[in-house]
Amino acid sequence: MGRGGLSRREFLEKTAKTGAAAAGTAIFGSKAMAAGGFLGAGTAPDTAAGDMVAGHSPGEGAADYTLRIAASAIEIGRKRIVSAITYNGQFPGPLLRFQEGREVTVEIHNDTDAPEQLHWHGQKVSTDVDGAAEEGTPPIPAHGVRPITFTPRPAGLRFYHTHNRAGADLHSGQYSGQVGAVYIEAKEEPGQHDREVFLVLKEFEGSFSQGGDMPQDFLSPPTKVRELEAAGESAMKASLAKGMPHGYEVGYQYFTINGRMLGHGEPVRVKERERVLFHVVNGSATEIRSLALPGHTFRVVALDGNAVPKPTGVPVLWLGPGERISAIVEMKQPGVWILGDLADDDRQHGMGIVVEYAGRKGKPVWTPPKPFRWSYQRFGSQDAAAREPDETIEMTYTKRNAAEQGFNQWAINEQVFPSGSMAAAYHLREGRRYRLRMRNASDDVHPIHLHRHSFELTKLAGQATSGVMKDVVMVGGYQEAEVVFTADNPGLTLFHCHQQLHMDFGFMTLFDYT
Ligand SMILES: [Cu+2]
Repeated sequence: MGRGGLSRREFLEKTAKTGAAAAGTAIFGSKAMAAGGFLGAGTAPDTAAGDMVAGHSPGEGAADYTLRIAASAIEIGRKRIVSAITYNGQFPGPLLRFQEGREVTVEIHNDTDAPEQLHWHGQKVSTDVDGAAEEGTPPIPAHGVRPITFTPRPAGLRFYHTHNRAGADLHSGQYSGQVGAVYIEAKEEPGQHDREVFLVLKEFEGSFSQGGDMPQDFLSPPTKVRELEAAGESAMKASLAKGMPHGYEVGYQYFTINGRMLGHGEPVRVKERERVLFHVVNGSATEIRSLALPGHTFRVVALDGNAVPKPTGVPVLWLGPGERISAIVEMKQPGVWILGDLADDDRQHGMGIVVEYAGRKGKPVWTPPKPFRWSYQRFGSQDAAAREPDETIEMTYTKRNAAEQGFNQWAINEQVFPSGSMAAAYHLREGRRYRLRMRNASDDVHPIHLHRHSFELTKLAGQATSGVMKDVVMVGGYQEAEVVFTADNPGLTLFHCHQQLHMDFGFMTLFDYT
């Protein structure tokens, strides 16, 4: 929150005065923040001792926050200690609370041997601080420091993460532990919940395999475009006929929520009738994740931090890499439950967290939900779409199986992005509205991300919608999607698939302003 100079007591007094919405904030702020990365339900020991946020050093220089990038050992379970590059020696990195429109200074130290980039995902900031080499953001030099100053916006759930290319290195880029949540508080926060719980989803210890088992068929409607399917399937067939193996995919040994494998961390402790606002961040480098809580419903109130036109209850959440969901769960099924991934194997290897009602004991219970398909349109409006765009940019995404040293290569309109390039392929004019018509000629689901801007979803797999504002959208295999955005933040703007393997091997492009 950039609350430089405020003591913890002053902060609690201040937030206590601002009513229901701040209640969650105060509980969260007082307990969970500095407690070694546990971002759970305020159940961590109250070790904060005046330190609102790990790395927050009042009175010490001009920075509101200090982040330190370094290799560290993190305990993800009993006798399971992994090595990862982290922020402030913890995973996830400290929750950073900002106030919308109030300038902050963050001092970023890099104690590693390689230059780093720290990306403020979902924020409308300048290229100088956005954290992407392709946009010209200066790196945080190896064994160096870079203080940055910016004005956080827009309000809502954002996050910060590295933007380095990883390539074949499964310990760098987003495969590392460089992920932390950001919450930007609006001047008026709606208070429909009793408290907040932040959940960061992340896998560790990746390895390559040829081919994989990513979920493909969870999006609604399932309509595929025959022409895209024919093109994709024949390209794949031709490659395999030449004796090529399938391109590399990444699998993981360990799965965590807030850096702890299921059963190895503190449970989320709840009370009956409490309304808990979960802020979920998919910090995975490559995996699409699902979450269910048996017997409970998620009322989705925001996607990627932006309030949706039609908050709606769903039994399952789905998030591609880089996506965030804010959802309220009314606690009305007393018991001890597993909030976990639908994939049995991933959940059994850690992708879950126990939700424990006060006074309830016993083995946590998991029951799979009834079949359910995810669609963003469910939360959208049927009203007329936003202002018609001035221009449409057409994009087709193609996969070149195992084309680069065993890795799949990816192309946007037949262009494989040259690593390190700063040449823009698309040109925008400030103030104009653009439609992106995205056609996915591959069988993979792609979480497509636009930097420094938000877009409105207008059509997904043939179904129109409006009012849902996001910065990542999953485009289904052999499906089409359309989004509309206003060119309102001049400067080089990166656009890429948020799946690390895809972005590292060509699935990226740049917009500039002319
Ligand atoms: Cu992709």
